[in-house]
Amino acid sequence: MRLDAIEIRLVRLDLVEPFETSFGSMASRLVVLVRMESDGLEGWGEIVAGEQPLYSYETVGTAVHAVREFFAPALLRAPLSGLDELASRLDAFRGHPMARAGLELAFTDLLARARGVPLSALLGGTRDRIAAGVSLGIQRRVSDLLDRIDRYVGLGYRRIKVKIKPGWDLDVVAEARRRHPDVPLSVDANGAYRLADRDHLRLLDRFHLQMIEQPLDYDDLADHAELQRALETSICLDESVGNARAVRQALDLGSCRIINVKVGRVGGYSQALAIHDLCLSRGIPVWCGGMLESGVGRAHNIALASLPGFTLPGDISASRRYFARDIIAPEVAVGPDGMVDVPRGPGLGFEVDRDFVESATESVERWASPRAAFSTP
Ligand code: OSB
Ligand code: MG
Repeated sequence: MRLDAIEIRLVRLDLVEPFETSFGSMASRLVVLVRMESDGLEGWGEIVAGEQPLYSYETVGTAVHAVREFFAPALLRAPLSGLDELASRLDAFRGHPMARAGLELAFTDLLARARGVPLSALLGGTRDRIAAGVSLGIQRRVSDLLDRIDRYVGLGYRRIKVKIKPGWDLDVVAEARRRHPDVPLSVDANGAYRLADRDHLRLLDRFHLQMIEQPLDYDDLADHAELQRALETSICLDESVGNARAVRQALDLGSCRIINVKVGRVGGYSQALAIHDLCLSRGIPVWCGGMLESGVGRAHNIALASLPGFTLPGDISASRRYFARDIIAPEVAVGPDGMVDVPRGPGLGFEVDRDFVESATESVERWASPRAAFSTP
């Protein structure tokens, strides 16, 4: 397949309410959309980097830089036989996983549309519905969190995840558990604790949480292994596992018993599928994480979560949990049973709402292949 052009578009979407984690608070999302063109077809992807280097070192600025200066020229230079060749061409460069993931996503959507198959089928998905979960940010008052937990339990969501940090943990989880003794509940610390907090974290064991996500540093595996030996609750790694090799090492070390797969964090589908296959072969459950994506990124997450190894509900929620209006039609909806349908149409299976995207666009950059740039009609 020869790419005729790659376009990057920054779109600002307000969140319905601020989202606060141990590393900061966010009121709107600057969405980085990737659009690829080939032979009259298009494919859409999303780069999930934030505006500041908080979750990871990547930012919207570094991602656009990497695509403009290095990745887009490498992909436009010559035709690509498939996703493997795209990944190996970008493997000449180090780092910038979210930027490369956005390109892998757009290309994979394009491939699926060119073949007329749903993205889920192209990736090897086997489910036609996936379980929704919700990730709830740190609130001003415990009662504000409990209201939100009540709401999403009432809407049928299959798992509630609560963001924690020192000072917003044991009491909060105790209250949540008292109100909902049986709901699948997990916590995510985004690296806010140290190994020295081991005795404190052990107090979480009594709440029979599904997991504790990323309790220690974003780049640590060894301390997590020691902490996992001290905890009954399963540790799930997010930030610490940026590729399939890191996942293998984490499993060999005993750093966790569950893996959060985010296509953005691991550099796209090539690594996400390798992690899925590895974990499936080792009996390790995986689930699909989220990065407050727009509908484009969310549609990709739904396709990924349809693979057989995704046995736990992920951070995939309805569009309206994030935005007053999403950029895809139809918007992602969660049924009364807490399930999301995997679309059956070609590619993402959702239409991008071009008029709304245009109205929310802050900037666009486009790079055409040398041939396309100079061809005459
Ligand atoms: O750690 O999983 C995380 C959002 C932004 C950055 C990191 C994380 C999150 C979430 C929200 O937990 C997941 C979502 O609903 O998209
Ligand atoms: Mg996380």
